Amino acid sequence: MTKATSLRRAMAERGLVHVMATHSPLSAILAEQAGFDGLWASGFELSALYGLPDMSLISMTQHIEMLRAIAGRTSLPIVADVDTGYGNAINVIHTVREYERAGASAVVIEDKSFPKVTSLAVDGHHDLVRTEEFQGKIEAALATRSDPDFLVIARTEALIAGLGEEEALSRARAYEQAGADMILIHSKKQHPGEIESFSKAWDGDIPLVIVPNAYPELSSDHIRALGNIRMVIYGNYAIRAAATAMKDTFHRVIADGGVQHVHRSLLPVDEIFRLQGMEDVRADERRYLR
Ligand code: SPV
Ligand code: MG
Repeated sequence: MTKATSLRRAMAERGLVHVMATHSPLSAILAEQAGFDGLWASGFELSALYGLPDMSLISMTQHIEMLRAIAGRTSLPIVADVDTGYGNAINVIHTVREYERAGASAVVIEDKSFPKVTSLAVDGHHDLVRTEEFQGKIEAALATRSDPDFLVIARTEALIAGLGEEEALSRARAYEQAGADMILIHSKKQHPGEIESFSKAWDGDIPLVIVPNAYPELSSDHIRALGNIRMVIYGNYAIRAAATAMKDTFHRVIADGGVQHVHRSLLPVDEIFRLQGMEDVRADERRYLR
């Protein structure tokens, strides 16, 4: 069974899967150990890791390198955030081929034009491509996947662009017609009303994916109760957790004039050794190094 097949099964059996954002193999290993069902290879997180805004500045090569490294160190299915697919339908063909080969089980392609502006930017200019053009990109992705269970998730940014629910619904219907496996509906409103309303109005047969970054109070129970959401992606939580911990630690070291206090609240180095797989290497050393 491929990881894509197991991701589909998990959604069918459990009703809702929890996918944590990652920006590195280390964050992915920690997410797997915590018990998530899948990993989100986030564009926002990798951009932030490089100290850059999430505006198509990180290359596909950089993002794929991250994903390949994650796939090599974890067993969870990876949902790849491929932004706009790096261009038109021809670029999407190359994108899907390369991401599947690198170890992705799903791609999320958004209907913004390239270069994109990060969705949560309050005053960002979110230009969407024509619906027909995006249908072509979805069809290109579907025709390219080699595993039939590899998920092609169409993300509409209609609500993000302020185009309203009717436009979002009409685009979602068109993307379902093009063959998309799921619809990711994104919102930057600080309350879940827009998402709840879309979910209730959604009359398609394919399920929804949400990314509750802007409206974190939407609980799992509430999401389940909406009935047609099968995947929740915690879209920027790994990089925010890492940045919070580093910021706090670095300030304390400066304030304390050294690491004499701060070390007590950090993971011990032995724990980092475990995350690095040192035990296996030591066993190999004993066996092979003579
Ligand atoms: C990401 O994590 O890169 C996303 C989610 O696409 S968001 O940043 O909220 O658009
Ligand atoms: Mg993104």
